[in-house]
Amino acid sequence: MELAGIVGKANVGKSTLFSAMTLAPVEIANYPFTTIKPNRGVTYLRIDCVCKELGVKDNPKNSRCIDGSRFIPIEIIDCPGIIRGAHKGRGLGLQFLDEIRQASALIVVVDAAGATDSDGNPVEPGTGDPLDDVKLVEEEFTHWVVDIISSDWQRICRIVENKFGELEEELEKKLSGLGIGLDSIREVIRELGLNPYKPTQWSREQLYTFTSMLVKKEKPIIVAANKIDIREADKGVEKIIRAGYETVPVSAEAERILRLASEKGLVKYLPGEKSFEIIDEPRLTRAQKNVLEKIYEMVFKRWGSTGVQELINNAYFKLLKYIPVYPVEDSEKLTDHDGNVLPDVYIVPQGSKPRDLAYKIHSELGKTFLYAIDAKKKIRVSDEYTLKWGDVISIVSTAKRG
Ligand SMILES: Nc1nc2c(ncn2[C@@H]2O[C@H](COP(=O)(O)OP(=O)(O)O)[C@@H](O)[C@H]2O)c(=O)[nH]1
Ligand SMILES: [Mg+2]
Repeated sequence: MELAGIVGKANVGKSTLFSAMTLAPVEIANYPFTTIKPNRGVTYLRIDCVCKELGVKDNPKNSRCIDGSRFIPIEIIDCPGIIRGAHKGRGLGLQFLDEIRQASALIVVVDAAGATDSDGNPVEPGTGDPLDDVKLVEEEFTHWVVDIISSDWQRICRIVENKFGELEEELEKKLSGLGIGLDSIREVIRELGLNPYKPTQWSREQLYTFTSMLVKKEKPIIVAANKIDIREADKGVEKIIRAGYETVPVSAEAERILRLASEKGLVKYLPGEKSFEIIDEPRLTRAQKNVLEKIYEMVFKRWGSTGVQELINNAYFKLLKYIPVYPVEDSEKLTDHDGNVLPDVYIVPQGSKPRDLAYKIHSELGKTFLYAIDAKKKIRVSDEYTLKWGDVISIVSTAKRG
């Protein structure tokens, strides 16, 4: 399962967002692994299921289908708040970032309403700077990686300058645990015109700039501009978008309330919907009615939705450019070996080939890959075929599965 990390300053709404995202709709609530650890849980991408297009009744295994919407599980982690100087051990420090080394997506939550100062203390809305909330995370994250490099810099310099190894490769060894690859390391060194043969001549600033660019390239972020139910958020959202960040305006609190109300059968609401419906009005207290009315006025009328489903969808489908693909064993019946129709959906990076999908399913399937069949068109595709959004693919291999 892919992993996404929720990071940000203190009191911006990370835990509220985490709690909202991990409250599964009742239709899928009995899923085997809903909460993994207190700060780890499962949320879902939501897409139009291919079952509609093909006019078949599916029987999903690794995901869920509700009325033609396919929900794909993604693991998420709620991280402790970051404050300036965290890499030096201020606040809770940054040791916890070790946990999100393998995260494919980083969700940076900010207080778009500016209702918190830079240490996360509550202030008058409009006072705090949401753009600084993003910068703070970027800077601390970069410092953290710089520290990882610096802890071994002397040794790396000796190896390189005595010609026992290449700088790029030494850095790759140091950073591969963060998912940072050789190509990006080479590119950034070239772009900055740094000398890879004389790392002792790099200044501290150059090492910082190098790391900062590397992190931006390999760990792209999506900004959750939270608290859009507060009026002051309008300006905050605009400011972050203008600064060029992939941004989704959200109200974590509104989403959490709606998912709870839906769980209790008070409203009809599915994550990602553009509206909600009160189904049991007599059971609502006056206070509950007011809250729902406020959510409708401040969030749905002004922003269209709470943004929470769009946030996780955009992280994978827009920022990381993944696409969903449905592997099946039987290309005629569109089933697995137990006869389940369209059992699984995998998300793969755009540009992936059938063999990449095979490896993603199982390394053994990748190694024994022979060819693939486009099960919608019932034709064999070449190894160089680029997978498309919603493809149904049957992989033929020399291995016996089951
Ligand atoms: N108005 C508003 N307040 C929110 C929203 N999300 C979270 N909060 C409030 O912000 C405060 C901090 O939330 P929390 O999730 O604990 O933040 P964390 O420290 O980042 O985990 C709490 O008082 C929440 O109720 C939101 O969407 N709108
Ligand atoms: Mg928290």
